[in-house]
Formats: sequence, C-alpha cells, structure tokens
Amino acid sequence: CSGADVPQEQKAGWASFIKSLAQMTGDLSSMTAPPFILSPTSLTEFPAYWCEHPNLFAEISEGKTEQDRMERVLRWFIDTLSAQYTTRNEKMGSEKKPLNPVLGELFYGIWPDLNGRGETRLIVEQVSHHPPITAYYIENAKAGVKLQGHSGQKTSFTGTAINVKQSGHAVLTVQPKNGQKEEKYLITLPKLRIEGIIWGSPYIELTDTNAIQSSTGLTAQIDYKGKGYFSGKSHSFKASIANASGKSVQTYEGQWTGKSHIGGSKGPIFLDTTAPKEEVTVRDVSQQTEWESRKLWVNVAKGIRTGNYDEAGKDKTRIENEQRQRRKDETTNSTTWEHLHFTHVDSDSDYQFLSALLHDKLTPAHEDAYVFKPETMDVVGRSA
Ligand code: HCR
Repeated sequence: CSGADVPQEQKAGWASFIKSLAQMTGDLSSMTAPPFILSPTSLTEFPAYWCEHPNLFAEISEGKTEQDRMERVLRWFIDTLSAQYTTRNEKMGSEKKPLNPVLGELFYGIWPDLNGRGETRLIVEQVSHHPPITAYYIENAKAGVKLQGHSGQKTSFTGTAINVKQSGHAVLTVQPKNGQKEEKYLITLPKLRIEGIIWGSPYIELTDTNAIQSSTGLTAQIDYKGKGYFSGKSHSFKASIANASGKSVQTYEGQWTGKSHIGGSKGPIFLDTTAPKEEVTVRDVSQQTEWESRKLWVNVAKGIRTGNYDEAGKDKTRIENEQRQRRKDETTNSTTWEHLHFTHVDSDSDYQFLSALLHDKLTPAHEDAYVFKPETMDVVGRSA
C-alpha cells in the first residue's frame, strides 16, 4: 500500500484498516479507522445536503406544466449531488469517515425565509444503529414542497476501491402553485465508489444510474460516469426525461459538480452548481438536548478537530457504553426503542405505486419507509 497522503505516524494504522476492509461484511460504519481519516460530523447531518440551495427546492412548485416541474425536480436533485458527495473533499481535503450515529440521535435545522421563498425545516432521526439507517423530513410549507426519505449503506471492497450501495429511497411531494393536483416523485439513490483509498486520499465517484419517477407518468433517468467515458471529465452525468410511453422528451448532460446543458454539450445551460451554498442553520449547542447530534458528539468532535484523539476516543467509548447499557435495559425490561419523529411501515404505498410506473421495474417491488409524524414538527429533542 502506497499511502502517499497518510501522515507518517499513521501509515501502519492505514495499512491495517485497508486489510480489515477486505474482511468487511457490508457495514463499514462501525470499523475503527486511523485519526487522519475521521470527520467530526455525524451522518445524521448529511440529509441537510438535500437543501443547500433552498430556492431550487422551493421553486419546484412554480413550474407551469408537469414537464416543467419534472425538469425543476431534476435540476434540484442534480444540484444536491455536489454537496452530498464532494463537501468533505472541499472542506477537509479528502472524503472522511463520518461519526456513526447512535439510535435516536437527532439533528434539526432550518433555512430561513429569504425573499418570500418560505422557511425550510429539516428533521433527522437515526432510526437504526445496526445497520445504520437515517430518516429525514424536509418541508417548505409555504412553497408546498416536502421530502421524506431514509438512507442506509451496504459497502464492499474491491481491493482498490470501496463500493457503496445505498438502501432506502426518498419521496418528494409537490403541491403545484397553479392549483393542479398534488404530485409525488420517487427518488432512488445512486451507487458510489470511493476511490483513492490506497493513497489515503479518498474521493467519491457516482456510478450506474438512478431514477426519479413522477405520479404524472414522467420519468427521469440519470446515468453517471467518471473520467474517460462521456466527456473525459470526472463526475459526469447524462439524464433524460421520458413520458409515460417511454419516449424521451428532453435530455441533459454535463458535470454534477459544475455546469450541465440542455440537449447536447453545447446546448443552453441547465444548471451551474457552483453558486454559493446556504448551510443549514442549527441552534447553538448550549440550547440543544442530549440527543441532538452536535451536543451528543461535542467532545468527540472537539478532540478530532484539535488532534486530541485521546479525548475523542474516551468520549466515544462513553457514548457507546451508554448505548450498550440502554439496549441491555430494554432486553431486561422487554421494551423496545420508540422513534420520536417517524413511524416505521413495512411497505411504503408511495414506493409501491410509483416504482410500478418505472419502465425498468425496481427490485424489490416493496420497500419499507419511515413516515414523518407531522404532530412532532415542533417537538424539539427528547429528554435523556
Ligand atoms: C459511504 C459514506 C457514508 C454514507 C454517505 C452517504 C451515502 C449518506 C447519505 C447521503 O445522502 C449521501 C452520502 C454521502 C457520503 O459521501 C457517504 C459516505 C462517504 C464515506 C462514508 C463511509 C462510511 C466511510 C468511508 C471511510 C473511507 C473514507 C475510508
């Protein structure tokens, strides 16, 4: 292993981490990794990446026709990708290993109402620890747009790269401003490949394809390719919107980290993702409950940021021990952990209905869901 970007004193740790990747059985989140690759941010914060351009989210409902709204959904979706998959490289120099959320961990945020677009609210809850599953709900009530979804990951190692298959899906609900009937959009999640492992500077490339299926019958399919396929550029995509009979009505291509065009590569600009992002606004840690992510991990995050890995390690062990004790107590008392903001359903009716409209039928035909409890919108946290 070359490990050119690994600090000298952590080279042995990195080599043994890579060795243990080969024995991994699908869940990388709980594996111990050397300090240089740790991020001080919990995975419960990641759903905020769906909305770092809140205008694009709000403007979906302003579309005049079904196709116009589908195009706006596609634009917002492609725009989220650079935040979801390249933020750590931009801020920390390479992809990092996020903190592995505990069951019941919460993350709340808002994007304020600017220029009358309406306030956007975010509610995230870790609904499973083994395997890790994060449920989220994002709503701009004024704009009539809401997103509900959950996400998990299955990882495997090829010897040089980590392949990540995302489980879960998201459903976007839109109430068009022109009074047309409510629309739903099923969003499946792309696969990722984490490259650069051997050098110790991981980064993400998206692979294969994902789809957005509308209740109007329109489908968007997005195909991802890395360097040397569509355009010689990394982070490339081609997308197409097709009508209910499968006939393509519009195509798009470009980079999901930069500019993309309508029609061919010389067509009008579809999206420029380089516009400044609006980070989610989160209450100060001093006002958060013990279950809110930034308060829960405050000492671990501080230790990672300042290079005090002893402090980080000690507090991480304390949090993990508390969790183990909770699970033991539940077994002793024959109780189960109750989610605060979401209700688990075995078969998501939106998924079942919308996935049946897709031309490339989805497997499985059924998926579970974590349905947001609207009455908990204003409930902040839970007591320890
Ligand atoms: C794979 C990943 C955890 C999951 C992260 C997900 C898939 C979570 C849902 C978000 O919507 C999108 C998203 C973006 C992240 O890029 C992805 C993470 C990248 C790395 C991390 C691994 C568990 C850690 C790998 C450790 C490497 C860096 C050595």
